[in-house]
Amino acid sequence: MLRFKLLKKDGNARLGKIYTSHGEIETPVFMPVGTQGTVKAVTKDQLLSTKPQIILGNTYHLYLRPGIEVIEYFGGLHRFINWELPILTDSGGFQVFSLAKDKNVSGKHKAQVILSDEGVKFKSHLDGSWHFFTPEFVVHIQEIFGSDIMMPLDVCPPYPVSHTTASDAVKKTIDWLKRSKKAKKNESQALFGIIQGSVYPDLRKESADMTIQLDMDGYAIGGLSVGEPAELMYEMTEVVIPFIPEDKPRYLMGVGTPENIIESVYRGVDMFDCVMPTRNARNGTLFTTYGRINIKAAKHKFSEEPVDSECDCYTCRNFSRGYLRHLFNAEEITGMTLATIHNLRFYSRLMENIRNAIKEGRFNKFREEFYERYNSLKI
Ligand code: PRF
Ligand code: ZN
Repeated sequence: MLRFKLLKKDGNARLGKIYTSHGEIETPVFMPVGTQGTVKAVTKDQLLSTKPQIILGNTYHLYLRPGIEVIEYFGGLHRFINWELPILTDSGGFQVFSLAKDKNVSGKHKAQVILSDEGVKFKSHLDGSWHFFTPEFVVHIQEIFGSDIMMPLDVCPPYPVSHTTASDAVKKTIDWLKRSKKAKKNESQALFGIIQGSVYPDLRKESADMTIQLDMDGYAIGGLSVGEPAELMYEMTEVVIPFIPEDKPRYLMGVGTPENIIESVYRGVDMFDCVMPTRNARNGTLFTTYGRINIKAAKHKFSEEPVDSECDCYTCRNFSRGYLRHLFNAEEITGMTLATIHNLRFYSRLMENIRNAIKEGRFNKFREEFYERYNSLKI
């Protein structure tokens, strides 16, 4: 069982603590994405230097490769990847659907997906083999992984989608959540519910209401940040938040930019994950106090400045923009590593600043001042 303690509220923004068997997590929290059992481009020690509290893994990817037998043989995911802090694993529902849409993902094979009441049949993007995920099997896999927080198999429709299709997704997601809950055997692992409903307020309310009746360890808001305007995402968050009990953590899946995170904390969200800091780092887009920069740009050629003069990360303490630009232009992999360290530290410091602001009852002022500085490069 997962314990959550609400420590303080500042407007709707919340300061809290999640207790897991691998330690405590202060919220609001950002979870770096480690889809395949590694946060891309950084070693464990480099990742730890950015002060993460929990990382995310993915059931779809880890099930296909290395496979559950390997992770079971190594005694679970923590031991396999030598990670002592908490791990949340996503169910793979989202990946099954989103990979099926892409024609040419990283693998050689086009992924395909067939949805039924029983579960989801999908073709591996790696070798073209067919697999079947049921809600029960996905819980079973995550129990072998031993993740601290498990996500149930859900249906995440694309955007835009008809009301009818979105309604079917809500019904299936609820039915699957009931089955997931029944299938769960391990007391020490938490299981969240996922609220769907696309951008339809009536469906969001229905989904929130039915999910909360199942009394889960925490509640995720899924199906957002899939291409809809940010305003709609905020509106949907506002629709579901009042349904969620105050004493449970709220997780907005796959979000997002620093602005998205601040706006969602403002509306009462506690947990986030996104590939944005890591993926952007690998293509040379770096987050700074004064906005995003492209480190490959010619204007950094002779810059002796660090990426961000207010950053305390390994990269900013040791290297110049001019050197980082050179590494990217020469396609040296160290450039990606240094950029990833910086972006992850930027995100973790953003969350520290958010938590301190809530603690001191000045979140609104923080929000305004953040935008003032973060948007100053754009003018
Ligand atoms: N469901 C699951 N994982 C997800 C999502 C979802 O809806 C999203 C939506 N942005 C990201 N990751 N299971
Ligand atoms: Zn830095």
